[in-house]
Amino acid sequence: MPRTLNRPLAALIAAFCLSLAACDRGDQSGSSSSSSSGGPSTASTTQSAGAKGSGKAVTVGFSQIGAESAWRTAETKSFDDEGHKRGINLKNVDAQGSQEKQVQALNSFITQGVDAIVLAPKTAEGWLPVLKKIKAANIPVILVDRGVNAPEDLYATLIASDFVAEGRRAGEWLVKKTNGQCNIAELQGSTGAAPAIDRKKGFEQALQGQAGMKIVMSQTGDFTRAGGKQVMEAFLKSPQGKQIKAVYAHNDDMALGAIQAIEEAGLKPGKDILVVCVDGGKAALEEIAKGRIACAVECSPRLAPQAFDAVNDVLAGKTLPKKQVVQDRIFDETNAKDVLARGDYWE
Ligand code: GYE
Repeated sequence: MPRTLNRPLAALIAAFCLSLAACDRGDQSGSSSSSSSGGPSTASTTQSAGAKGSGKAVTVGFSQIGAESAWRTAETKSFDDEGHKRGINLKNVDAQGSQEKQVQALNSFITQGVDAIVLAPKTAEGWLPVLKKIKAANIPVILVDRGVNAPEDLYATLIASDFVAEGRRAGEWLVKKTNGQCNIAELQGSTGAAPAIDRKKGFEQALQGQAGMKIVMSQTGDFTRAGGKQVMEAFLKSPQGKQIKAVYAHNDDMALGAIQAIEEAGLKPGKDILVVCVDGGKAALEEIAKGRIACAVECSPRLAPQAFDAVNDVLAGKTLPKKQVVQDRIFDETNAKDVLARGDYWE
């Protein structure tokens, strides 16, 4: 019977059209706060699809750092969801916090002959040999969320927030809030990671020329809640502990850990000690609404739509800007409740 015979073929054609349509939607499904500043030649101009012209699914190797923070878990989910939606054959490899395992994953992507590689690099240094190997294998690399110290010809583009600007905005907010008088404890991100280096740098820039603003203690909490709590406990117990009037945490998770330590020490976050952080996900917004976090600079982890658009562009032979900056907001008591009510956040 012709009708039944044609059904599988019709379903196949429909599925293929759907996958093309999904890809043509560009990054509309991503964070409303994320956008490319790279001009018209960037994400929004994409016309190709999750399936290549031949109808074969595009294979993308994604090397993820691990799951140290809510931010990273949200980023991984962004890639899984978007990859699925676009019909991309995504090889999502979690390196469990090890750069060495990331390098192993990249080497295995070369062996498997993937069409493109998306790399969220743990540290800024140490990628040269493997990036050169990937280039020799003619596989394009899209860097997401963190940058690397490597020549620009070794990757197609970097899609990330401006971490220096994030740190500066947090610092400027605190200078204003405290009228330039504050002793600060800093909880740094993972040592050697671009966001830890740059968020420190930007914050210090904001404090320049402010004699009353002092970073009295600074240590890494490795971007984890447990790390933030442990370091904050030690800070509070130290001889200078009583001087601390604010905490600047390089991410939400460490801020949440610090809040626990502050409360366990019998102090009130938001009153005795102001907590300022970067990432600004749902949990931080809720703490702002409760008055326990004072300010959070947003950093969106929903990078997959832009990253897959970049993959398509590169495979279509387009040249991309070397950096596509994700636009972020800043949250405090003036807007956190509204943002929560609108559901306009990442989690
Ligand atoms: O801020 C932090 C995460 O690389 C931008 O890594 C990312 C950072 C993010 O662990 O929470």
